Amino acid sequence: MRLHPHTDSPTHPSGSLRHRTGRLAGTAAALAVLAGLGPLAGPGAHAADNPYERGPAPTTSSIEAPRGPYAVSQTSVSSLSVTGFGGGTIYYPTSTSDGTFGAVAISPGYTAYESSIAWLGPRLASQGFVVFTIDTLTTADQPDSRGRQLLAALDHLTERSSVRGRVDASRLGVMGHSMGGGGSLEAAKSRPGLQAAIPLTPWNLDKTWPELTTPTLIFGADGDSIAPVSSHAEPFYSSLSSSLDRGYLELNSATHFTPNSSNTTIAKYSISWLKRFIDNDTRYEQFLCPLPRPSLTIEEYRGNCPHGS
Ligand code: 9J3
Ligand code: ZN
Repeated sequence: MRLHPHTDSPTHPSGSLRHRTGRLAGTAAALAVLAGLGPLAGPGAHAADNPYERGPAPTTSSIEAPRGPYAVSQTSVSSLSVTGFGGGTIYYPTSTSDGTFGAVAISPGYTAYESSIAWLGPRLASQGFVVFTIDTLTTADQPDSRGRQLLAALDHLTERSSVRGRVDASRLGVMGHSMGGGGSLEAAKSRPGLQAAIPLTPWNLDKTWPELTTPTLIFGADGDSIAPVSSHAEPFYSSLSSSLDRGYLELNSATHFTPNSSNTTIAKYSISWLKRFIDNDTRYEQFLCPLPRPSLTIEEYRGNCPHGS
């Protein structure tokens, strides 16, 4: 349910921008042109008065699907061409008719490579994000280093990469698995302007993150014996400020390595979190509030509702 005052409210049932009928839609389209937003066409036809909204209205099916509405292209970034991280792969919506997109950098865990988190590239990019899955300088790098590398990757993406013109440098997020998830907490602590952080079965020796100002969704796994939730994901979540938009999703029947393969629960809540906080897209609030109930795939969910208040 969109919460806009103008476009989709029940008092204006014929004012839909999608159909471009009626006076309200015409006015909004004219304003969009005046604002330099370009024509309302393609998957972003419903851009409405949130300038960061991308893609059609979501449904449970659309966020659970293996692919979203955007066709995805990819480009490889050689480690030899960058500094501060180990190169990687950029996945991005092929279309240039929807303006710029928010972006997210994703780090693998200890001993692991980009390939271990590669499934998230096309999965997230097809929903309307530029996604940079990276390698680290060495596979033994610790979480603080991984945090700096995520930030170096975002800087490369927005300042020097071949797709820099497609990225909105003011709307960035970080994700990571294990020590990379610990790194995503480090990155958010270092750069409070980040709009979203999503640590996946995170590992870190630092258990306390009260400094974070970035909306953070932490995934734990009930069967994780490498980064047990009792000494990693749970204390990380509990230490986040209670005034922050924060979430803790504990995956049911899952292990430390569950985030290394396609996983619908990780995808649907990550998409919702990134959309809600990188795109300010309140159409996704319905998937986060009220808090998801325990299920076959969710052992437990903690968080605040509603968000942004
Ligand atoms: O990145 C990770 O998988 C961290 C878990 C780990 O192996 O820590 C032991 C030092
Ligand atoms: Zn701390």
